[in-house]
Amino acid sequence: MRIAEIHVYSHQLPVVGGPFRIATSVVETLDTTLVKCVADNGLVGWGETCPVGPTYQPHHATGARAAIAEIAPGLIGAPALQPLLLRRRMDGMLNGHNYAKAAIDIAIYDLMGKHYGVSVADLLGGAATEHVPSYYSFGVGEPDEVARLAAEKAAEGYPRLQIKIGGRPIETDIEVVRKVWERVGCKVRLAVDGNRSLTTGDCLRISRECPEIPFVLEQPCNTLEEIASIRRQLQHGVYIDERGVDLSTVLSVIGQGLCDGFAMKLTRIGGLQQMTAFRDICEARSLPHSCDDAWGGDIIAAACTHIGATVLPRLNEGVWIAAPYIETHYDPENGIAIRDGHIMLPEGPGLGVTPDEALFGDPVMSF
Ligand code: 0XW
Ligand code: MG
Repeated sequence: MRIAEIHVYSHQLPVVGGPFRIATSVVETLDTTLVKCVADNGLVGWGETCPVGPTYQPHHATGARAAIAEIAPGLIGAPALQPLLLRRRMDGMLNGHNYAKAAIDIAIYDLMGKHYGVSVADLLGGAATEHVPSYYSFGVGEPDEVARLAAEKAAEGYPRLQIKIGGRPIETDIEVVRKVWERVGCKVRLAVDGNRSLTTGDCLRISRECPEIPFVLEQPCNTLEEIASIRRQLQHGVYIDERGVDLSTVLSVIGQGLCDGFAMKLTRIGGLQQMTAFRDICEARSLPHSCDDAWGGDIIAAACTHIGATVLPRLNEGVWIAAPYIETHYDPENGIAIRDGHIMLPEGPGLGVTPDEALFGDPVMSF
């Protein structure tokens, strides 16, 4: 089976109840890129990549499409059942741009699953659970409001909550963490995500001033060097998110003992083929990890759920999907949704979601 056609679509995802605010961006609507790969036997696979605005990472929507335009012509006629060789082929045509290559990689896993009649989770090693834990992420907000929402989400059944901080006085960030803790206590696990924005001084302060609150600090400072300089003085574990850009960096971060876990991002690492290796590296060192992406609709949500289902349960920090912030599903019947803080693994072969193509209009590019 070979790749016969690649079609690329652009689609707007307005943020429900928006904007969504993190230290490095404020977003009202997201421009997502969908990729449809058609095999020479007519089977179809879908992929997606959706940066959460242009400043969260060095990724942006039109950059994704430019990178896909660079590689897609060289993929026509390529074997469709060999994701490892496909990744090497893409790397041979374009240096970097993992987040664009990820959309193709996801589409290929969807195609493979449909071809073999198995789920993507099976292709990735097998699901350890069909009831995949999620976590809720609050945008940077007023302490009382975030604490109220935290109590609501804990009661809904989320096993973990992520509090966003940064871009304002550290005293307000400390207040939000304290107020959430007062409301939810040990009912849920807590991550405090600085999205690269804290100074080392502020990072030390939030850790020193909340010694009894068992949160992990997610990507508190911008660079790995800043984190390394304060790591031994922190009273809290550190998870790396935005700086987990490729497997070589991940190995080096672990080798230097710079972190206690990872917020893994599917498109940043290059798709499911690389994400499987990321998962296995984390498991080899007993490092907890979440399976997320920056944003995206049902295709990204399904892909994150499939890899998230394969994670060793004791290390599973959950799957974050943007569904709570999105009005409509691409797949009106089997859209990916969160219930009681968990996501049911989609049924059926491949990703288990079939988008209604009419939503996306005409492709912006076809190869
Ligand atoms: C909470 N997320 C998974 C969604 C936003 O894109 C940011 C991200 C994170 O953890 O940094
Ligand atoms: Mg994060």
